[in-house]
Amino acid sequence: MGVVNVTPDSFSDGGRFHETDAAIAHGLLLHADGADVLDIGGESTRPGATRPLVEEELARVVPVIGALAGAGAVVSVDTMRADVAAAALDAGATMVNDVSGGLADPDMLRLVAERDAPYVAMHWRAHATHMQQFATYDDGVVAGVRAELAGRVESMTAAGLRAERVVLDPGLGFAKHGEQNWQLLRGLDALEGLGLPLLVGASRKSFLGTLLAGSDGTPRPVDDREDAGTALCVLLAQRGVWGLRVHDVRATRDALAVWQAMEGRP
Ligand code: PMM
Repeated sequence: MGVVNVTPDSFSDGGRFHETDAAIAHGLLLHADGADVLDIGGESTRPGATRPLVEEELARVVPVIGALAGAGAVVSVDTMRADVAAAALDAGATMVNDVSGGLADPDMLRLVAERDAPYVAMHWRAHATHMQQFATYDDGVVAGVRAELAGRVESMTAAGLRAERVVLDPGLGFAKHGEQNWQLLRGLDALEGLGLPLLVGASRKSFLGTLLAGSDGTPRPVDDREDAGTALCVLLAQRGVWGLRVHDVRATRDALAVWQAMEGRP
């Protein structure tokens, strides 16, 4: 899954046009690089980020989704809002990636069930403005995330979602501090025990920057963490994770090709 974030700083018409075009061009590149799915998002979920208005989010993602779906890509929409998910599905997206797992919008699970769309439900506790205050897990992060995802699966079933449409995601970096992300990655067996496919998004996240910090403790900058994320992708693919959400599709494809050659697979 290749990431296409449409989160422009400029809200002027000129900025919008530029950002839309740039996002489409970027999506086409990721598609050509071999992404199976393009994930289009119009809301930044970085720690501390404030939410765009729903109109703004729609204006960001709908034209990009229409263009990329029209070009033959399989498209998912990265949104917590049912209205945005509905418009995205109408515009050609076929999958919904909800970082809140249905918690942010009470209408989301019903909508996804009605549309019978594949649904990625990520572990989430709070919006980005204050999520890092919620990184406390009484029984450890693995048990906590497993129990909360199991609760989301119950809500999805109650809303009428078919289990074969659901993918779970541990939500690296979302209400998790550095080491908790590694604990979750070491504890993926427990999440796999829920019996649903897993998607993992590790690419460029701050726990990789911390791992690669300089001798003075300065985290490795975002644009210099890609190789570590790609290495992690190979390890995750080896253990059978269903999906990898990445920014650098080409490097990930190359690394997976090396792994498959080592395994003697075509
Ligand atoms: N991470 C981000 C956004 N959307 N969706 C899923 N399913 N899993 C993730 O880990 C995830 C996500 C934040 O990362 P970005 O700002 O690089 O897109």
